[in-house]
Amino acid sequence: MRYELYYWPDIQGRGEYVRLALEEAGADYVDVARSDRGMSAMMKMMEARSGTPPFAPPFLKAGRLVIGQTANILLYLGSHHGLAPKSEAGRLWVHQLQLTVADFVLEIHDTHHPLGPSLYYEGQRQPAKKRTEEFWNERVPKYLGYFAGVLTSNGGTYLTGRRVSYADLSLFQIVEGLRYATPKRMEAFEPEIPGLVDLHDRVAARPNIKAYLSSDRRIPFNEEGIFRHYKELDI
Ligand SMILES: N[C@@H](CCC(=O)N[C@@H](CS)C(=O)NCC(=O)O)C(=O)O
Repeated sequence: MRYELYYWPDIQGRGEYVRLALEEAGADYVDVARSDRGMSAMMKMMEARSGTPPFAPPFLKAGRLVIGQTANILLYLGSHHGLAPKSEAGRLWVHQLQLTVADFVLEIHDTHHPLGPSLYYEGQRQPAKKRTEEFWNERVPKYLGYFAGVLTSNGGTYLTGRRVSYADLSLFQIVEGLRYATPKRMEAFEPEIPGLVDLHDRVAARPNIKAYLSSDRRIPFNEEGIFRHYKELDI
């Protein structure tokens, strides 16, 4: 089966967590909105008045299923491609970790858009500074400290033990993204989370991920996505 991934064509965004899972699995997929007339196909799917129309991208068409919400898509891909444990308890645990990643991703987004996603960054520069300060002082240590603790207590290789899961791929993306958005702050913080840095490197070295990262399927970070580099926020 060829999966259809629907996501904005010019950014990594939340679609990237799905792309990483599809790539690691070696799955056959098309990134629909990046192809000709793909954007209108995506909008049509969201406007559907029947079935299971998604509120927002990313969403995945898998045969007759249309699955929205990043963590929900990964729940599906995880169990179909060996990217999550087989037991119910294990699957729920990785889903729980992914939902926590989703919470963190929203907070990352809100560092540059604390007043609202529909307003321009230029109109919320000062609140963004304040929010970024609080984010790095309180929230980054709390979230990344939590994931680092989970990693350590499971042996330090991957979050659930010796086998990679989609949540590990997502943490790779978090480390990459924070390095892009706020390189100075991240460099200063990384000594606090050596295990997560090793996890990042381990994921980056996985053959399918390595090939993906050097391909043109990987969209470069930019200032339209979730991780944005604004110099004034990286002090
Ligand atoms: N909770 C959803 C959030 C989806 C979402 O916010 N998608 C963004 C792009 S990353 C979007 O296009 N939102 C449109 C909107 O909120 O109006 C998920 O994790 O997939």
